[in-house]
Amino acid sequence: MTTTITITGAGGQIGYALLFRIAAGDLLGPDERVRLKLLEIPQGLRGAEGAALELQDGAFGLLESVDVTDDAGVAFDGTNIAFLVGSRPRTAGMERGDLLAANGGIFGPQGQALNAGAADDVRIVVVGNPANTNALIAAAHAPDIPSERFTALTRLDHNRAVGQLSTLLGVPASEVRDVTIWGNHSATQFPDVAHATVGGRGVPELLAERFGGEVAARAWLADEFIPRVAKRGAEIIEVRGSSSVASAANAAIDHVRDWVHGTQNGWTSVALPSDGSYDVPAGLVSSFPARSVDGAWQIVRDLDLDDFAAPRIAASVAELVEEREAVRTLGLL
Ligand code: NAX
Repeated sequence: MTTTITITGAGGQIGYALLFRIAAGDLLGPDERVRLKLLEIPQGLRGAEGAALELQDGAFGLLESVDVTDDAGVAFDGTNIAFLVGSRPRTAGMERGDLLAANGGIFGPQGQALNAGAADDVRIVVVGNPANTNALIAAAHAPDIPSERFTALTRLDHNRAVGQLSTLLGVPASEVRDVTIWGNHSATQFPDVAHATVGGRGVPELLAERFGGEVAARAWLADEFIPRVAKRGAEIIEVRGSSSVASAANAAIDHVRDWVHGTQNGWTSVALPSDGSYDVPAGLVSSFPARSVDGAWQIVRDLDLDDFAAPRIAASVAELVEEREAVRTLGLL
């Protein structure tokens, strides 16, 4: 079998890290051949063309073809999986309205091109920020594609939370289960460990043991863990001098691999259009705990939300509602 995969912003940093992992079989496994379609804007074409030359030099056995284009119609024609990475990130002094308008100009037309040409089984993950609202805009321009095929990436935040717990508790990351990122991929997100377990024991209990009581454990969550995860992108920039790249590409691969092959180890976190669960307004692209079953995401239902979780989720959802109102006002929905 062969899968057609489109990567937008393929000449940029995350695109560069993604391409070689996909060509090596990390996304779909060692038996699935891939056709890559790289979409760039004219100024980014040389970067994508250079990456295509290096892909050729990798002599990847699974890689059937690589096409580079600045035409979204060509890039999304027949695509089964679309990584929407290219976007207009916020630059110094940019107002939020300008940011949302610039991205509306990217994700509206890309939604239309997906609607016109993508394969019936297309799966879409938006990486480019503001990821949740960019996914909302793209979905609004693709009336023939079921809206649940449009997702946004919060798996990097999820993996960051798992990484923090794994280090603190001295266990392999694979033993940390059922962490959740709620809300927006932004500083308001809520990384939630209330239902997380390690080796069958609840993380809240393990944290209370580690910090000498529930009150101290909650203080650590509120003052250290949550801000550390939510602001990890800024920490990476400060230490590395450049934003997260390989970890972002890795998370995007995890997201799509689990979507296609199913979640293995409990649930994960995915930003997807709300069905009204947990009082998140229907249609809003918000992060939830989710399992992939038979190739589709299912929100994990009926988790208890206590007075620590509920207001934090509500605050992040309120930010998403504001973003939706802003793009509506701009005529982007
Ligand atoms: P780069 O600036 O290295 O690459 C972006 C590329 O996108 C550029 O080559 C640019 O020419 C291209 N591009 C811009 N508009 C385009 C369009 N309309 N069509 C096709 N290509 C277009 O950024 P990079 O470090 O790769 O990051 C990409 C995006 O990921 C940014 O928006 C960034 O904020 C976002 N991130 C999202 C994360 C997440 O967890 N959701 C984490 C990592 C990252 O910060």
